[in-house]
Amino acid sequence: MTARLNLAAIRDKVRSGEPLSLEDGVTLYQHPNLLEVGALANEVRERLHGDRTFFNRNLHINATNVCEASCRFCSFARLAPGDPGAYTMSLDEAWGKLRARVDAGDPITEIHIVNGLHPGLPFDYYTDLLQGLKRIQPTIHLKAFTAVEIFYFARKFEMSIDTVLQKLGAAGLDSLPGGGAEIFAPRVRKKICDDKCTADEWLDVHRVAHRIGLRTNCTMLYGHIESAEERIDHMLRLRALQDETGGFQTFIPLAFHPDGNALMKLPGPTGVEDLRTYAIARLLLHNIPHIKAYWIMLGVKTAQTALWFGADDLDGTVQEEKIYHMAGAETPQAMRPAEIVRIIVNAGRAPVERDTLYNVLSEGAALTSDKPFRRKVRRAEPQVASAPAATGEPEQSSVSPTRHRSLEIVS
Ligand code: V47
Repeated sequence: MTARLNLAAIRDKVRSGEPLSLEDGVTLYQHPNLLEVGALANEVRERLHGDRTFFNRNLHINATNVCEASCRFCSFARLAPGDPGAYTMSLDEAWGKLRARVDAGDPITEIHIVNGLHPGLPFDYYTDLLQGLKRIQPTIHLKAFTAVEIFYFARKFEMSIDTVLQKLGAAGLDSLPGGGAEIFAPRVRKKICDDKCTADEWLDVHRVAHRIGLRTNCTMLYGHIESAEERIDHMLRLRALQDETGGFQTFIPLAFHPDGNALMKLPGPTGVEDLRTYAIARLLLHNIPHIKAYWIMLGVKTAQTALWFGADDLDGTVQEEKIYHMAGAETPQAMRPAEIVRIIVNAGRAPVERDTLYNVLSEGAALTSDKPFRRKVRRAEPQVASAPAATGEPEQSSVSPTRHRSLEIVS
């Protein structure tokens, strides 16, 4: 009953533009009627974007899954080169992913790059990777390396965060993806990811990126051992940084997938928890323009429904997703633009093809099929003298058991 009464007060705050508090967020998690919470989030979504629902054409490259960190939720990483299932792409292989799209006449506008923390790759591997991709398609937007990777590069190559970002920027980096944030609360980080950067370090990488003019995204990994308070606290810390810098474009709640990782005894979030978390994110993060329902993670049907619970973006065509498919995601590896359009229209929303920075590329009648919005892309071969650092690691496509630490901590 109290949660019901408090919803009226929260509604007043939302309508008058007053930021919600931690207590409000917890109330929204406790409120028995999901649809009332969703309707309020939908008001905000429609105030900001009307029916517009964004998507893009992108390609994922996970150049290596070798990772020094031991995040317990991760099914993708392998501790060392040579471990079963470990791989590291040669640069030519990574560039070949884009070349294949160009040769297929697929006008992708973004490459999303997220990797493990590989102890053996030189900094040049990353700058060459970016430069080679830009040579193949100079207009491509490179959204690459989570804050965790940037922080790792700074430590490993003994540079400041600012220098790492400047050097990567000079090589072609255009923005940062939002991964690696997980849950900021130290209690949770200690249990699920105690050997990578802290919450403050993650936030600081984004602060520096925003200061030098890079746009970034932000995420929250939910549905494992965190409490409602810890989720809200996480969102409020993102909101505070956004108040300071204004550099976040999109918040992406990432639903935990339990297969093949050290937390696999956990059930993962339910559909109701997914929708409620999306709605609450829209309500709390009034200063972050977009909320992304990443269909790969959520499943196509829940992502479509989330468009009425605060979300205004479905991410993209994706292609080659590895992180969630190795954790049990049952979604397809890729979606054709026409299928994304169909899903959005079927949800009663208006599809808009965007670029990574949310410039509108196409909407309305032009979006009814694949063909009218194909654009010509320039094709050029990378001019690189030497092939990449050949790592000697076997390329393995099959998913082998992840190295696990023991499983006793889940609380
Ligand atoms: O940091 C890893 C998450 C993130 C699992 O910026 C898992 O547009 C669920 O950065 N279950 C990386 N989640 C992905 C990422 C991303 C994804 C989509 C869009 C954008 C963007 C960025 O994936 C990791 C971690 O939080 N993750 N394992 C898992 N088992």
